[in-house]
Amino acid sequence: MSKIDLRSDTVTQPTEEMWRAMAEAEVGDDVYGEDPSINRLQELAADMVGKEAALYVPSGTMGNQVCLMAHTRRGEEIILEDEAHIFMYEAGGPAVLSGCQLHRIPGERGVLHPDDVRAAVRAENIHFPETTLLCLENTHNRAGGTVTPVQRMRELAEVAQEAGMNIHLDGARVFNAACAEGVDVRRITEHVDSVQFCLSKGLAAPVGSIVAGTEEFIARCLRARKILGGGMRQAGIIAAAGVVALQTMVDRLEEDHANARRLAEGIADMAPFTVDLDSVQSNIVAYDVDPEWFSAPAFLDELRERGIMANPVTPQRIRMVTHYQVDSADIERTLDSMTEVLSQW
Ligand code: TLP
Repeated sequence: MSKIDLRSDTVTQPTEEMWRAMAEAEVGDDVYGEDPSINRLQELAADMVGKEAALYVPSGTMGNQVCLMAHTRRGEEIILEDEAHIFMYEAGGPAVLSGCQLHRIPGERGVLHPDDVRAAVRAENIHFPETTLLCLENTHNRAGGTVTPVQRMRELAEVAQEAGMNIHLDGARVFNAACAEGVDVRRITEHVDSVQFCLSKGLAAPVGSIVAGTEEFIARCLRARKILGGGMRQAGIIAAAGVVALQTMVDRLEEDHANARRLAEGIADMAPFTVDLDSVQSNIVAYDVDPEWFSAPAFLDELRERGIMANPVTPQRIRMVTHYQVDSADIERTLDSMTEVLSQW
């Protein structure tokens, strides 16, 4: 029985073309700036998101953290959404590495309101930390892959400018956001000072993320990456797959979105589950489990017996993520298996 892995789009395997590019990659010592494959990836990535420069980093977490280190000084305050990845899943990195305080504000389906951000900015007062950075997440992971629309990005940028804050975008899945909006990704990234995006999620490269911004900003990120030990020498081997990811995997993301929509609509018809269909905007389907029936882990154990894997987000919430190794037949098999588990419960 073949497996269907819906735990995350991070589980994707490299494509044939990526394997070939990795085998043939020209490499050098990147700490000397001499790896042609990395330099090529960085130039291509900067161009695609409309920034002056870019830096290859081992992970999305490191990408976000080097950007925070480069943007802030100790004791400053960072505004971000209540359940942002930077707050939830980065092991307290902003406190450990940047010495910054996080000021969380609730969004609507992960999308911040400009008035709430404006109200959260600290006034000039010796007692208060200085608010110097706004972090956005597009698409928003915990909210279920929701998109902050271009117009909202613009409004938030205006608030940041008024307040003298920079904006960092955790764009781990920013190409999914652009696809969902039907716009070039630059329409989203033009409103932020820095962006981090992952090559290793829906774009299916084996390793790595990109951070992008001005040349001067990226020079500071390079130093921060050095502090974290993220200089990877002949990493052109993996960067070569990143180039293929950017060239070949962006335009197909709409298939993942269509599969997520079909999955969500099927789940919406099943009694124990509640799906907010309006929140299914990209490749993530997050839904609640009625505690009268079972817990999320108990249900997922049964599903795993049938070769289908997904993760619980909380004891009563499940997340399923579509990606290029999940096709429409896999979605139908997932829905059939879920129905079968329910019928036997
Ligand atoms: N998200 C992972 C897990 O960490 C939850 C996943 O499976 O979705 N920003 C966002 C919005 C992310 O979703 C992730 C990864 C990251 C940053 C961190 O990327 P990595 O895993 O490369 O450090």
